[in-house]
Amino acid sequence: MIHYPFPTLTPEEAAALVQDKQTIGFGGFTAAGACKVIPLAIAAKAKAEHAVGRPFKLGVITGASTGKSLDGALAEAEAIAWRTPYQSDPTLRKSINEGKTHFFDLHLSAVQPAVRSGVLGKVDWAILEASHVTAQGEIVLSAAVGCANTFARVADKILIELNAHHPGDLMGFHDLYEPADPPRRREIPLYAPTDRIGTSFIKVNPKKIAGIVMTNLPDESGGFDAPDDVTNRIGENVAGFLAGEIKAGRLPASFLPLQSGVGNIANAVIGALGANPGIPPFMMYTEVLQDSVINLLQTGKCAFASSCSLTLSPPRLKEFYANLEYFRSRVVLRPQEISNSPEIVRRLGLITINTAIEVDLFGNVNSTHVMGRDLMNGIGGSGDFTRNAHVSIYTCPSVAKGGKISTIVPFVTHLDHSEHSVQIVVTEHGVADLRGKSPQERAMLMIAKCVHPEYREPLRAYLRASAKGHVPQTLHNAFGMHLAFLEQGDMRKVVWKE
Ligand code: 0RQ
Repeated sequence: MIHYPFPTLTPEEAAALVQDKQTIGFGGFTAAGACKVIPLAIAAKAKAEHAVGRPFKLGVITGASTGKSLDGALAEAEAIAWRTPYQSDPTLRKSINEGKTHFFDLHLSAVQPAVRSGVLGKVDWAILEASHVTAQGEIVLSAAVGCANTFARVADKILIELNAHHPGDLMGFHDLYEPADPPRRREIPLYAPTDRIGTSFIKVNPKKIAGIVMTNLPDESGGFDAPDDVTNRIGENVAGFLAGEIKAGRLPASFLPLQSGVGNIANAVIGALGANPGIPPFMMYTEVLQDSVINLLQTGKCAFASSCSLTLSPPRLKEFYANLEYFRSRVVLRPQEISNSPEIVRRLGLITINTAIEVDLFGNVNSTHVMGRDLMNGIGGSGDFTRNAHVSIYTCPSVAKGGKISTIVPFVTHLDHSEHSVQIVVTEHGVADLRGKSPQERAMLMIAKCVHPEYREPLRAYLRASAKGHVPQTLHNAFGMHLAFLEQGDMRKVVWKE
């Protein structure tokens, strides 16, 4: 039993310390390692304050998305004034899209530098989940890092959820490194996914710790849908393309490290890479470790994984913890400015695989906004990886909403990744390798390889109706398919104007 020089608090006592208009930096990355009981108690405090007519709204900075007890509860309590850099909670998303919460989208690698520079204002609280804390102020994080090391250093005060659900001997899984800021910045001394360059715990002055709350709760990560026909075909297309690149000598026979995004498609893609005999054992340098990577680490197809979080379904995380010694030499967790560092992505030559909401005929990608307007989740790490990749791949099903939406459109309604950074597009129908192709050639390739058969003729007709200039785009038709969906409920009803 450790005797801490700081108080052990109930969640309510911890929440009582947090005041209206303060800014909180929460540790964790996705639901992995996100705080659970303190944000829930802060939400209850917010509701009580609102009930007696007092204002209570916070600035909330995180690593990425969180769990329902954090973003969900705080949004439901209308306790978030502003939020960055990423979210995936339905209640918060609604609040953002109704204009009630101010959200700004930020590359995940840029969060820690932005916090340090002061552009986001003062961080009053770092609220972190830990698996182990010493009386000397050494904090061993849990299933993720996110921005926890920076929040702990810059915040005025720290609150800790010490969660016994995570094993007490996670020490050594985290590698915490914080680069100097310009003009003193040097290269980050990381030259292989396996390199360790930092410390395995955060060290703070114990006087800064305002209190510790004891918990024993699982992460609120959801599971994954079993791969279906469409996600399987997307996965097989990605794996087939990469195996072909090795065979053609355009990728080294030893392969290159992989990054893959979050969600069902990403999970299926990694599974398919594991099953393809043309892909040698590989390493991952990524920000989220999903279930399928654990399978591949167990079979040896994935030799090593560097990540920012263990975003595993509860049974998979349990399995990971039960085999901690096996994974100790195969997994490292880093802060997001290192896991997503443009410098490191370029240096290691990553193959990056992310998912698009829509892609246009010329290779521009929208990852974030539906119909140009409503935020889905945010850019997350997709920009950090895509822009700096050795090979950047975007995947998506060719249609959404039962075929009423084509995900391949004449012009994206919101731009996250431009044609200059997007190299390969993959749907269940095939692979469009856009490298070295002019806009005209790209458009023909996208229609032939990626577009759903029902949309091939409408998109060919779009090109026939324009077909002038370097980029065959016609402004009065460019959003015709989107307008057909918004006005008539189906993009197939598009009629191109002469
Ligand atoms: O909605 O669930 O209501 O049916 O969008 O789409 O196909 O299930 O795909 O869950 O992988 O999410 C881009 C959002 C894809 C995600 C995005 C609707 C579709 C469905 C989800 P329903 P799917 P996914 C690493 C990298 C940005 C961040 C990133 C994302 C819902 O991958 O947030 O890459 N990426 N981070 O029906 C209207 C379209 C649509 C559409 C799909 N064209 N129009 N709705 N949908 N296409 C991770 C981190 O950074 C942490």
